[in-house]
Amino acid sequence: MVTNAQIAQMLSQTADLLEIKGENPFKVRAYRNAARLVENSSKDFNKLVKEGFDLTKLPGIGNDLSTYIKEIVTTGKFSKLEELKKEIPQGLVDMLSIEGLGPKRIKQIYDAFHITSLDELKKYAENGELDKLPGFGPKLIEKILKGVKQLKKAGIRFLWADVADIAEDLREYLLKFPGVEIVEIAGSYRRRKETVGDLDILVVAEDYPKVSEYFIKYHRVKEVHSAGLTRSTVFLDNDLQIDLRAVGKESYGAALHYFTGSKAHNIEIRKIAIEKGMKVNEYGVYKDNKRIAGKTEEEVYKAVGLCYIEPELRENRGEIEACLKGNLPNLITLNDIKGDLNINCNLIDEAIKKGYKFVGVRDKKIKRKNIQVYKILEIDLNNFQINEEYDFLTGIVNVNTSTDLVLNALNQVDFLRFFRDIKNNIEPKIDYDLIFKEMAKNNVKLEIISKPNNLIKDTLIKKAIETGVKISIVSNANKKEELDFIKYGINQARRGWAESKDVINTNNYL
Ligand code: DGT
Ligand code: CA
Ligand code: CA
Repeated sequence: MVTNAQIAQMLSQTADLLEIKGENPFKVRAYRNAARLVENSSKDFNKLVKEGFDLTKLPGIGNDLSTYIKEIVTTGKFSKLEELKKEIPQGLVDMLSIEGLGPKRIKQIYDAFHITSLDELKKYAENGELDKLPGFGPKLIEKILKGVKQLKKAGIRFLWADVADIAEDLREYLLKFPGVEIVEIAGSYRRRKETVGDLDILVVAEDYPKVSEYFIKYHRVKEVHSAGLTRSTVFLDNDLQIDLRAVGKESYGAALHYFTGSKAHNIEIRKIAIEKGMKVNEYGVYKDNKRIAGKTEEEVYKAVGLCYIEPELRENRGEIEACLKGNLPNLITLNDIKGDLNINCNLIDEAIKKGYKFVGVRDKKIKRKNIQVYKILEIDLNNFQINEEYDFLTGIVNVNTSTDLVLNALNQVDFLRFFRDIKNNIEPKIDYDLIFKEMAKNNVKLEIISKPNNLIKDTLIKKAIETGVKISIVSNANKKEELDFIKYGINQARRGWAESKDVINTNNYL
């Protein structure tokens, strides 16, 4: 369901982009007016459309805008806006979020210098070219430079695994301060998302301003963005943003729930509350203006009639319906793992120490007491040649492997590994739906490779499991420390709704 605010946002963004493009000012204004009308309306446009209300009866809404609003309500998307986004360089769209730069000024800059990226904008602001434009004084230039810097920081995402050590170190650091009772890292970090934009830390403490003073002295803080009475934001030496927030003990659960997100999950929870005449926010759950819950997350969920939902599932991907139907998954944990089917043969002793019952080695097969050793052969599907003995065959799907090549290999391979490079946004373009269906038929397992930058998408894991594909979570370790990578694979598997029964290396024997 789209809210009035979301509809208004899409219309107003369309107006901005049309203006950058230099469209007819009357047309631009019509979108802006419509956005304002929807935003300020006391009526729910979702409802109006569903009830078949004639939108053209509203002031300023003609046939076109009426059709557009209907499209947004029924599909959640606005094709015209999508087109404009494709047409207008991303850099110009990004500039819209810089304070002081509206569509008019962006068009002015573009017309004068034909620049389309934030880097170019920075260059022109620094070398004095931008000053030459009418209306561009030193104050505005300063604002632009600050805005570019912030935007570039905001655009960076970090691999979850790359911030985990910092996050835990910060948690310990904060817990050392006298009067600090609870420290919890919420946001996408708590949801174990493969990448995080920033860290959102909640503290329950006697004297927040003192904690904040202590927080900004953390040895890796490079820049203090703000330090207020209830929240502070800093940047670390690696440009990672950290938001720290003071939270009351009595509303800790509500705050933890709110700041864990995801936003989409929170919105759904709030809708359910509203249907029951309740209100949920970061301070608690309220009924008739009386607070009925907020101390723990369990309490918050219970108050709105739901069961506790694990953070990894909170993405509005069906977790609420699953809870209501009583079939939320019982998520796999690290303790369930009984073996690792892809390690270097030098690590067998380490695997025994971990209590593993079996391993798969890539190089040479070495027989051992105490552990079952399998020989794994990895094969690039683009170059299918087998000239070694093996117990299990792992087919590697590369960026350029076609769906047909994958399908043709299914009667020979035991596992499939799908290449992915998260940082560089590279993955194969194949028909996963079809491939998973055929994998299930051929009993080919999906290998989750646990390297932080190579994790297969959580949504694909979920889809594979729903299609009946079994999973093997492997570390792919070459060094001792890398055996522990398996925890990243577990994180991703949990986000893909995997239960122990879906994963073959949770059994004592294969
Ligand atoms: P990130 O940092 O991009 O990896 O993703 P998150 O999920 O950590 O997002 P962030 O840091 O912007 O905000 C942390 C949480 O705060 C988010 O998951 C949900 C909550 N939150 C933030 N803004 C809003 C909002 O406008 N509405 C609602 N319902 N929740 C919000
Ligand atoms: Ca965050
Ligand atoms: Ca944040």
